[in-house]
Amino acid sequence: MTRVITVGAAQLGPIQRAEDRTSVMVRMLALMAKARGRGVELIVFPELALTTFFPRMLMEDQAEVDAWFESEMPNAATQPLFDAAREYAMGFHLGYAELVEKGGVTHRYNTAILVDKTGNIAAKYRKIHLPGHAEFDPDRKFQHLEKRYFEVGDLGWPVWRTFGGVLGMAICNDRRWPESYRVMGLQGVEMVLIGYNTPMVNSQSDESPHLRMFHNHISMQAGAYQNASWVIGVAKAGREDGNDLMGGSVIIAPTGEIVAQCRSLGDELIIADCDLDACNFAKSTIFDFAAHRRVEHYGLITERTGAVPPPEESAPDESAPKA
Ligand code: CDV
Repeated sequence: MTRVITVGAAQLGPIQRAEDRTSVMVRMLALMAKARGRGVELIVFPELALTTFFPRMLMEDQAEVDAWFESEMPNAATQPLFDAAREYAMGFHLGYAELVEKGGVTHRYNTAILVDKTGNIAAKYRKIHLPGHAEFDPDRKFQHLEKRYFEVGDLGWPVWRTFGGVLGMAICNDRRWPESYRVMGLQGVEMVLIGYNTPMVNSQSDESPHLRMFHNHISMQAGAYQNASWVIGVAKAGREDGNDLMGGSVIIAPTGEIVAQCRSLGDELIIADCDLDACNFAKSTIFDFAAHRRVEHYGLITERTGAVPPPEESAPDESAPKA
């Protein structure tokens, strides 16, 4: 049995604040139609794919905030994606802002779902590494208020047996943290789907766009290599409400090599035939976890959150008697 998944990474260009979900849907459906003609079985859309990246806006009114969230999935706006999935027998990955009521309490998450070829939701992940801050920060060039609008995801990093393999998800800032991949790697993950919205410039420094793209790719390439897994990283890109988002969407092999990369900052589809059996060699040799991991030395990773350097060497005691 062949274990090749033909994957499309569907980068989206900017979505302006004034654009509604219906106009975004037209663009996404055009990418799905194009992907269909090229044999794509799984198309991957970015983080918060239905709207502008609203966490850059400071909002005080909860009703205004909630207008950016989806309280049902599918809903009237997104139903066409699910219909297309069924018609084309093409799965999709979609990032969106999720509002959910649990036990009479409202929760808001930065969420991604994986929809199977029959148009049913097969998997859900809620972003764990929320970047940014909760209150207006006058020292930043622009705001990044994810900690204001979202709770930390409560689903951990499960993986799912689907599309003939073992698939997992992470969202944007998660991709910079080796723990995200390793938790999935320990469950045998063979493909990690990641959407992102990453500003081209750092709001707190003047690092170059080139360096930021380097960090984008090195994080995902390392995650792929060290866990012998495919990684599909998909951007929302371009100038959105006056803010530049990087592109650079990629399909990365389990060797850590980029096999396809977007060149534009707009809607763009890249495709690769991803052989899941290409994970097997590294999983059974250099990254055979059962053979080589040394968990007895990894305790600090879960015991400690922040870095605690050893105490400074104490200054010599001048009052001590000289020899
Ligand atoms: N959407 C994100 O999580 N963006 C972050 C930014 C803040 C650096 C990222 O890691 O790309």
